[in-house]
Amino acid sequence: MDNYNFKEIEAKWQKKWDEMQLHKTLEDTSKPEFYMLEMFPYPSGNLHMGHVRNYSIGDVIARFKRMNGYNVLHPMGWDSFGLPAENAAIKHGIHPSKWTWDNIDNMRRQLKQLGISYDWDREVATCHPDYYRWTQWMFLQFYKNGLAYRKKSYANWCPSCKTVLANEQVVDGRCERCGSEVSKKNLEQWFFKITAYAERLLNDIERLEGWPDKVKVMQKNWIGKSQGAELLFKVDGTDQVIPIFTTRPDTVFGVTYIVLAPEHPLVEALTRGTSYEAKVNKFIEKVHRMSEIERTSTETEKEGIFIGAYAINPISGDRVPIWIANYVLLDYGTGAVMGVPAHDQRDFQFAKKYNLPIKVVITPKDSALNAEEMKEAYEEPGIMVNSGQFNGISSQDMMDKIIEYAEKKGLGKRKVNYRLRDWLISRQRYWGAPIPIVYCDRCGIVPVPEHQLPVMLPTDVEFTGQGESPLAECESFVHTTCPVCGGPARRETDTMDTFICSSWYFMRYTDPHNAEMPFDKEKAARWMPVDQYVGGVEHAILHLLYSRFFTKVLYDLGYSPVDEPFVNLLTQGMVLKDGSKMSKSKGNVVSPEEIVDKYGADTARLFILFAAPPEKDLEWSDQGVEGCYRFLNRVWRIVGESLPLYRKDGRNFTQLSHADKELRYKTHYTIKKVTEDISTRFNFNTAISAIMEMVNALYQYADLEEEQKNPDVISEALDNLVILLSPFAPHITEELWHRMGHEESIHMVPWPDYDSKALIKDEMQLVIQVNGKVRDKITVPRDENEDNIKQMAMGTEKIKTLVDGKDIVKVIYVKGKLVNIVVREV
Ligand code: ANZ
Ligand code: ZN
Repeated sequence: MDNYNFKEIEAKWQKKWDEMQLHKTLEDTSKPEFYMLEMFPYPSGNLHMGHVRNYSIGDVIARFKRMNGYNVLHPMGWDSFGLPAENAAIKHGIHPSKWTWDNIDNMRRQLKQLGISYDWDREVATCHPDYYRWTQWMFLQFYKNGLAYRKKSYANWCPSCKTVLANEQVVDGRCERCGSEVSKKNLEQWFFKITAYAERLLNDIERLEGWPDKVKVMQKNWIGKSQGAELLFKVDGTDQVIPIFTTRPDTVFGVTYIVLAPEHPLVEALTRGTSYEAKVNKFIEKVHRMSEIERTSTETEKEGIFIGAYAINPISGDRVPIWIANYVLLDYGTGAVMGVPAHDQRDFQFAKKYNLPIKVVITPKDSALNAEEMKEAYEEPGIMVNSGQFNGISSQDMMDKIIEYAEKKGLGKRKVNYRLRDWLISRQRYWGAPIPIVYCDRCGIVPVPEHQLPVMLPTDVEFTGQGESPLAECESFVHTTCPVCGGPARRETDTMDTFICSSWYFMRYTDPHNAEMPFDKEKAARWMPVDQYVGGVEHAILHLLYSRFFTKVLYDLGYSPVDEPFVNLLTQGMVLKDGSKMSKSKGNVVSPEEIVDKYGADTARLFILFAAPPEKDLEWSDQGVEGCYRFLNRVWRIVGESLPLYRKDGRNFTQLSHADKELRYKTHYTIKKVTEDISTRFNFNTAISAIMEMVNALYQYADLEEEQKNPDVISEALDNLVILLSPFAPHITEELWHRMGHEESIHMVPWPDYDSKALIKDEMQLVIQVNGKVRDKITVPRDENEDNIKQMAMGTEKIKTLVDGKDIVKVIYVKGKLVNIVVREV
């Protein structure tokens, strides 16, 4: 046979599969349905190895399910709005739209080159008006149902570019582009009320049985439910009340100061016109240069400043100073904290630093605590002291007692708090879905009527990187008429966070061309929920949480047939080179296209699936790639050399030699192993290594004399070899299948069943012991009688010399296991 010419083979079959529409999902109701989904990529320009891994994993599962009789939905699309396109426009003067669509074309070509079995007729791109029209429609449903609202909120602001920056554009507190120190700007922005779903998003994690535990834990922590109380502190000498959320109401008698977030609205009110005003403002500016992560990091020095006002502890009546500090965040709890230095380590350090009093209110059961001598906070439960009428009870009891007391007296209430905040969706960017809202002087906030969607992104926009946002500078976009009164109005110029676009794409795939609705509920019901989702663990929190949120909202509004989108989740490991993640900055990137060019897509796929189990990190290895390439060549040659003996049917397995039985054993063992490895744990690496061993067995068999080879046994082995390998290496196997004389595509062939009879070996291995010590092994026919077995055991060379001249007391046979010879010295 000719050499393995992967270039020709891969191009040929990709073209044929396209023409045959082999991967088109039919709305075929006779088969069970399987929805296989991989996270769609951001079209950054080129596929990277992480993509190749993600999509190869998904492709094996999709192909395996098809061959197992499922009607499979396996779609692909583009998460194609976002900042990089806009940066490219600013840097290189290319329009974001052109940049994006060129990248999509290139990456689609690369995906096709890898032979991933997508139904391209269902392709979606979130930046296409046919798609973002429905993203806008989603916004309107959220708005109509009270789940979208506007409030003032801080955005990162570069004073020299005069532009809003996304978090990822702020590097070490400076503008990524010009290096100026970033400050904050308070802007009216849109939010989605995800907190209204916090409890359900938390509780339903229990139902996600097919998700990795680590992802579920991450989601739980992100939602971060805390139980406690909200206590009302009065500002001394005013009518102002500061509600404070605490998880430790039992410590309320130990409060020696309270701390507000620097952005807390009371701060300005309490300091305006006082001698503290200037110092406080300077402090706030400093805090605003820090990111939230820095502010809450345990590494960061806690800093604060007294603002000149006092509050009254509602329970103890104590008068305590009011401070502001960097570590208190405005949008957690109530943006205010009661400081209990004796029982909270952070407060302890803060009090020590600023010489604030420390008041012990809980002591261990059998010892006292002296505030002056404490080296750290006492955070454990204990017995109440210095707590008035509550002295002597346990701090656990105190929890409920104090809440009841506060509730009775109207001083506070029981409270559940979530770390999860409402979702800030406004982006002061061009390349995103415009928020479909109009502002009218007469009518106020007016949603764009659904029939006017999409609100199209204008194309004649300048990208200077300066100013409020490109859309705000675009007069023709901004000026519009009010849909209610017809008077002059202004459009919202912010666009939506791209996480919105990716929170419902998996439903659009079920009905991608619908022009009346985002998707038809019946069609979605056919496929949803996604049976298997595969993607990077970097999406374990936001994307998955937002998608769950969207699905629940759409379910509640009657549009979605399900309230959880993804039944099973596989988070793949990273692709490393020399121990670290492949990245441009490290210069350790291996380009998929070069590998495909040099070795072919089948080798690239095989390597990436063979080198590690899917969830584990994978270390790139050039030798590993070479090895997989050599293996495919071995497959090519053994099939080629065996073709003269190959017969498609009429096989008979009655007269089999020992070697025939061994090869049949290997064949059926491999079917069993590969099937189990793919279906139960996605252990593609061990499945591939089993196939490699099967190829070794075929080569051994091929060494036999010509007349000893059984064509039926070879044919059976060849069939199964190429079939089992086909999900991993779809092109070479298709080519071989056709050279074996088959007309239909190998990818339509039913997945094989193993023959359990072929797995029963007619020989068995026995251990031979002398006086209980293992001395030798023998292979005997399985149906051999006991006397013969004993004879054979005593007859091996080793045993003969061992028992020579000794008295044989008895010979014991343990069926199927061992022969023990008991001897005695004479
Ligand atoms: C007094 C206290 C005493 C607290 C004590 C803890 C221990 P989790 O469990 O994460 O919900 N806190 C409340 N709002 C805050 C904010 N905006 N920024 C920073 N810290 C804030 O934490 C709840 C605790 O975090 C609250 O309980 C509060 O401190 C603090 F011995 O109140 B605690
Ligand atoms: Zn109006």
